[in-house]
Amino acid sequence: MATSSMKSIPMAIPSFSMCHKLELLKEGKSKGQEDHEGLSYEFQEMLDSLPKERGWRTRYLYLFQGFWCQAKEIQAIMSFQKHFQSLPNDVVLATIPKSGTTWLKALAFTILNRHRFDPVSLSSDHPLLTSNPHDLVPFFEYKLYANGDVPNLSSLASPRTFATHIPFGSLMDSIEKPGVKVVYLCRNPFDTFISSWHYINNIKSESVSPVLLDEAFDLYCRGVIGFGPFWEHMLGYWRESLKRPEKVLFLKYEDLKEDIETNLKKLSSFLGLPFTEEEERKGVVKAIADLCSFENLKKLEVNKSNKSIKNFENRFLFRKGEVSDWVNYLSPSQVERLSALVDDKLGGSGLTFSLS
Ligand code: PAP
Repeated sequence: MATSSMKSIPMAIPSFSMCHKLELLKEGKSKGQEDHEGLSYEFQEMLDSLPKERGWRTRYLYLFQGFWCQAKEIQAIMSFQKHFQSLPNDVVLATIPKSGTTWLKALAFTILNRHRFDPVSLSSDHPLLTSNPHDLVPFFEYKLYANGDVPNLSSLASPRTFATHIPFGSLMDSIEKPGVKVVYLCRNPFDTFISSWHYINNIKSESVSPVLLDEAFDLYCRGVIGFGPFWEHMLGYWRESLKRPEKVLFLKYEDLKEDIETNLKKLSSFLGLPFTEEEERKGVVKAIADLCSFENLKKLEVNKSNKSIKNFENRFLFRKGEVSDWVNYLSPSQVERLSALVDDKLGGSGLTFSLS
């Protein structure tokens, strides 16, 4: 009798999504603590006054200067905005995460340093063979000004080359000086989402449960992703590139995949170092494209084993490197929702994407 009545009591087995939520609650404390490690009381008070949403990687994303951002990134950006002094030849590479930042850093570094490090003869001392592109072109917010630091940039060789995910509106005061150039690399929002989702799940610690695609997708479409909404990030740089093409060059990942050599020439000319006829004859453009290709960078030892940005293994920066991988992940209703959003937000701006 006792056995049968026990059998009839339904077991309280939580559903998968319930498990995920419980896991998040458990993680919450340590994630939150890690997020806020080393932040001053005043800074935490300021954070508390900002709107916040569930983060992808950290407990929260905060709405700071109109974009979503992690606590540590806000600290770094505030230090950058206060202390960075631009110089006339500075080059700033800008992206929203997962748009091809690593590729753009490799290309710009190789173009700008090609007279010192010849990409055609490619001796073993070429920095790209032993350093990840993130080590060669530092981020303002993850490297130079991380933890609120104020770096001494006076010893950097000219042209100083930096990178950032900061939206244009929050960057513009720092780069206004004539001669400072900005290169923005944009990627279609479908692939950018899938790349971000994979990356977040790859870099999370094993004790943390995966971020479900549906949940991440909903946040993305509501604009809640680091440095998002994605449409505002893209439009900020897009409009500036139309207004001041000599100041902001707008490139697209899909165009680079389709015709890298034409885009390399465009980039090189914009940076004030156009390829000479002799260089073209010698195959310099092709050599740069090959050196910086996904296939080549992915197989280098430095990109298989090291960590260039704290806690993030380089190998996760090189996943597939393709256009339209999103077709393997998004449901028809998700495609419909994101397409409608892109039409709504970018329609009429002139900014369009080829999705295949
Ligand atoms: P980050 O913002 O964290 O620096 P970022 O480099 O912008 O990342 O994006 C990584 C994406 O660029 C990956 O896309 P995937 O997930 O769709 O595969 C990565 O594979 C791709 N990528 C990295 N290097 C290259 C390259 N040399 N050529 C083309 N794509 C690349």
